[in-house]
Amino acid sequence: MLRPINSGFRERRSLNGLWRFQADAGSDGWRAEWWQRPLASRVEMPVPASYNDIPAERELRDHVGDVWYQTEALIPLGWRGRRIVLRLDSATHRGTVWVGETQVARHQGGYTPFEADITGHVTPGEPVRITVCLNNELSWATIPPGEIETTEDGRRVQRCFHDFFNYAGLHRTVWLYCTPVAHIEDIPVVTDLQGTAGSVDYRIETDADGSVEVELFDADSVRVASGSGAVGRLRIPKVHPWAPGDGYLYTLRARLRGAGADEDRYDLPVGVRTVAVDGNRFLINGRPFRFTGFGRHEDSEIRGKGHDDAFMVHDFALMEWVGANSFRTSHYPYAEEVMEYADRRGLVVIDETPAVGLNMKLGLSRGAPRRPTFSEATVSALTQQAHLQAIRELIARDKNHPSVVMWSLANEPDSTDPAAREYFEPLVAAARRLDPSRPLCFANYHDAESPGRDAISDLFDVLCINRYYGWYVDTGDLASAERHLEAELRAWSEGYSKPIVITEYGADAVAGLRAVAGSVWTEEYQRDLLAMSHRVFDRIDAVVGEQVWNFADFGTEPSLHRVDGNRKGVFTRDRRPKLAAHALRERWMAPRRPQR
Ligand code: GCB
Repeated sequence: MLRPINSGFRERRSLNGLWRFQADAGSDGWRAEWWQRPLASRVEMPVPASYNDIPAERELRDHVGDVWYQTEALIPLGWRGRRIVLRLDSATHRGTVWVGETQVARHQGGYTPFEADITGHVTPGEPVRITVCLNNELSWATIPPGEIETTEDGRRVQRCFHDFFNYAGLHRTVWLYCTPVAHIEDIPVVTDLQGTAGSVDYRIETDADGSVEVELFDADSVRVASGSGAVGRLRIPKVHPWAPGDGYLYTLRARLRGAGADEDRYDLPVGVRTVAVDGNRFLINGRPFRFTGFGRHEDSEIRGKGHDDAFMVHDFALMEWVGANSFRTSHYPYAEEVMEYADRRGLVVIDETPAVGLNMKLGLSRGAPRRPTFSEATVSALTQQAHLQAIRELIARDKNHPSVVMWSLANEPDSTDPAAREYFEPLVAAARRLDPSRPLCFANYHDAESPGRDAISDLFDVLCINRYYGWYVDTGDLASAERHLEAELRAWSEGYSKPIVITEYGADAVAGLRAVAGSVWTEEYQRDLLAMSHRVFDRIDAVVGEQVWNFADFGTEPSLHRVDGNRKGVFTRDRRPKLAAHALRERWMAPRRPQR
């Protein structure tokens, strides 16, 4: 799916701003058909933002069910004769959309875009009412999964199996855009390097017959290659590859010429690079790459998961300051602005689906009786279907980003249950079919302690391991933690000939809580636990990456483990450095010996 752009042939308008808003826990809106008229509510809600933390009252924070957003938009007069599209970059977790009185779209899955051709429902030059009903409920048929419980006093409460707060809302931009009627639908590209030359394989997908031409421009707008036909290969004799720390981008310009004067043109940024796994090495452009960085969240005070360019640019500045060359989009696809910015900054991304919480051993189900993870009543064929859709939509959206070097299909699923194999095998096969060019991984939970107990890691290319020695295990005892972490990582590296990336390690630290001989929750202990982990990683050849959990403190559901949220951030929620940030900077900015 192509991003809306402005060009001589296409135009986009953001509908961001204040929308009318009404919470509707009883689903009255469906019965009374609220899309038929202006919402009665006088509440206004910013888009993009999570709605949960905007009002002063607690009610909306804990709301379960529907909420309604509504705005009016003017369809530009100049869009007469064009194809007009409404696109929501995300609606968390389910969105139903009306234009005037007509339902035009419905989409499940809170972190990927969807759109509707609304040409037949609008008149250029006239305003139109746009209504969105959003539902934040999670069940065993959704990704991520969840359960709704009714309390003794009759309240509906959402239970999640992950520890970040279940923020909901219109988290990303809502666009109105237009294209020519005969238009380009998608442009999948795959790049390769041959010595000092590079190539771009492209396919121009259109909805109409017509001639297709393609040109490739370098960053100085000099044309370096051209071709014609819907499928082809562009060769760049002296290529400037995209590389970590060097976000060099070419522009692929595709033109579709129809029989009449109608023409479409789309400019796609393209980074030319390769990724591969060779034994226990992760290669970018044929060279061993060592990941430094973080698991992150889209999270900040007040706006929750709402995208914010200021936070994005600042977060990248902090990542670069600390020496991070990569991050994982834990635990869902991030805003497309973030992916594009990572391309331009040369930051490497492990791109994760929203499949977090497929694990009944995690103990996050708060008092609920122990149940098997995989069963008709828990993770079932319905969950798998939603998971497959999430994989499809992630790859469809992010396939062209050079920054994305690997797909993570899930975070901490129950990978020791033998049933995990039957569940994951078809998902892995589907992901490989959808994108044969990138390695696959999943982030492995502590229970999969030794290679012998794990049922699925052989299906994947890279071992991504989340471990909390010194925190949830060997709490406060870094000497034992060091021995146990090393023993476990050795077992993994001997059991598989695959690269290991530590995708989570860390400790909670309350900023300002300091002690010379720091114990758990102090800034010193967090720093020391990271240093202990680094000693171990440096002793194990197969470890090719370390991503600390987490970049910044983040909002969670209430829990005795959490003090106003998860405090494993190396930065606070308002992005101030803890001691650990300075220590990481020393390690990650120091010149390293090149890997063999
Ligand atoms: C994990 C999860 C992550 C949690 C983290 C923690 O293993 O993957 O989502 O936030 O542990 O801090 O407990």
